[in-house]
Amino acid sequence: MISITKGDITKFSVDAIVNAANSSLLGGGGVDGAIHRAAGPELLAECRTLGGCETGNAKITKGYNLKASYVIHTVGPIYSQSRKDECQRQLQSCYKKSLELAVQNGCKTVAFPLISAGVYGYPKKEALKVAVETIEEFGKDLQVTIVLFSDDLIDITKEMFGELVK
Ligand code: AR6
Repeated sequence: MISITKGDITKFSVDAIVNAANSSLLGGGGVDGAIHRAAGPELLAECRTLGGCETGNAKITKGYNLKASYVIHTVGPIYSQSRKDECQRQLQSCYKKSLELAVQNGCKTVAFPLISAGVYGYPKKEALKVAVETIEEFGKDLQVTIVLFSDDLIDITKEMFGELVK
């Protein structure tokens, strides 16, 4: 089951929230910075043991001070129009691998931000389409929420996926 809602993902009480990380897994801006601030320094300490993460892959840690039990860190593609097919495959892989990790760790409820749609420049409408389609394909056993952060995205989303917006 999938729904789309507006909010701050760091506040969500779900089994796992997904982080739009970079390949170092050592923090950054955007949602990554917000998650590290809310989880506390133990999150960074665990991330330091993971040896980074390739684009399109995902790794899991505990949630520390978050309400979520786990954080799944995935690394989206840095968008480039000239490599758009590859970027799309990598973005699909982020959702698929994150959902697999969630299931392997016994999670039932998962919240995703819109991976790559901020600093990494993936066109928001396309990023949303990839998110919804990939979660519909691979997230059947989970209750998944896509968490949007801004009003402009909510308007696009209602046009595209009105029935999923909660
Ligand atoms: N809750 C939900 N969504 C959020 C939140 C939040 N608290 N904060 C931001 N967003 P971005 P990326 C949205 O830039 O494009 C970092 O520095 C935001 O509006 O966080 O994958 C990493 O370390 C946007 O729609 O991630 C990497 O270096 C979406 O989350 C790089 O940015 C993703 O935006 C990753 O870039």
